[in-house]
Amino acid sequence: MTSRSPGKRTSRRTRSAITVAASGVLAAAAVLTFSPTAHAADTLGGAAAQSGRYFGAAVAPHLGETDYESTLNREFSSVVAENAMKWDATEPSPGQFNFSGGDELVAYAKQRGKFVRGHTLVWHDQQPGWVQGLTGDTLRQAMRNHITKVAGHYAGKIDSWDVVNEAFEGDGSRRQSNLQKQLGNGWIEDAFRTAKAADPKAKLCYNDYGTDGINAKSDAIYRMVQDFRARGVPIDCVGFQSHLASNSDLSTYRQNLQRFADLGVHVQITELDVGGSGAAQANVYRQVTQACVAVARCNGITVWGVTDKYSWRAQETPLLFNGAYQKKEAYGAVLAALNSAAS
Ligand code: G2I
Repeated sequence: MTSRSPGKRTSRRTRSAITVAASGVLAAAAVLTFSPTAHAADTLGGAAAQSGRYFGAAVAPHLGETDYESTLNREFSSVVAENAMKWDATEPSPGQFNFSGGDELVAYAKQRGKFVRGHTLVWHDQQPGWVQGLTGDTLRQAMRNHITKVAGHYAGKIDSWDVVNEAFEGDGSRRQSNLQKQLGNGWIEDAFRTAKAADPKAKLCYNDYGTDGINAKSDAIYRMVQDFRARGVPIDCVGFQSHLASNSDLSTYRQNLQRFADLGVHVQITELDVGGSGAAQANVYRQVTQACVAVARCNGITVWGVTDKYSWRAQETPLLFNGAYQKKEAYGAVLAALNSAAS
């Protein structure tokens, strides 16, 4: 209902007064338009852009489902393939590359002016079977060739690459993966140097989970990044996956991001999802978003999916849109936190 009464005519004098007043309003609006604080954006990507950040989503092959695609188009300014750029997908047999899924996503993103994160060049999981049995120098050459070919294929199109994923245990020790056991401690820097040669422009990230505060695992990664920076190993960013629950302890979350940022790298929230619902879930999303926007070098947030119904944690309803693509309470919390960063 509007307060305007129907059928009421306006006199000429009143109309000119309205015109003068309206032009004053327009002038004020024009001034406000140039102020970055004036307008609250009404999409996640738009709100994040006001403070120079992206807001992204992991994408599985549901492009073609109308609501999925329209939600992705409207809300998100960055995409990452949930699975399509992993080693098992891109090099199913030795030296035979399949870029179809990744190429489709990159083309989609470029047509719409969205950023692309690359995920992931080297990981202990989702390796094709043929890699799992390799030893010694054969594994080293396979890893280098994989990075060179995949990062080379997408060179110039990827904003940030997760070069190495999940190489540490919760106690801060190195995960005893085939890479660690066969190649020793040097394999991570080897991967970063190889990626740098293949795509000199992408930001090169180390990405992990369980690093949602200051703890033994994030301490170990911190020391690695500090060492890489000191020795000139090319690392540009650290990804904090942030697979969370409604009761996650976030008391040192921002402080943890800040200490990494103080090493001179960017930090990014890379796989955010929060099990739960309602206010408790929204509150965790709000805290994570507020932490990122409080850290100057936190340049973007990615949620690990668009809709609860396709989430890897679907039963926990961890995302910002429900199965019917309706905005959840958590959506409003994230949007408000992004908008308040801009003001
Ligand atoms: O596990 C959650 C994420 C943890 N951080 C790294 C991410 O890359 C990881 O993503 C998940 C995907 O969301 C899942 O979709 O990685 C899983 C694999 O560890 C993905 O699951 C796999 C299934 O296990 C396979 O059975 C399936 O063939 O997805 C594959 C493709 O649909």
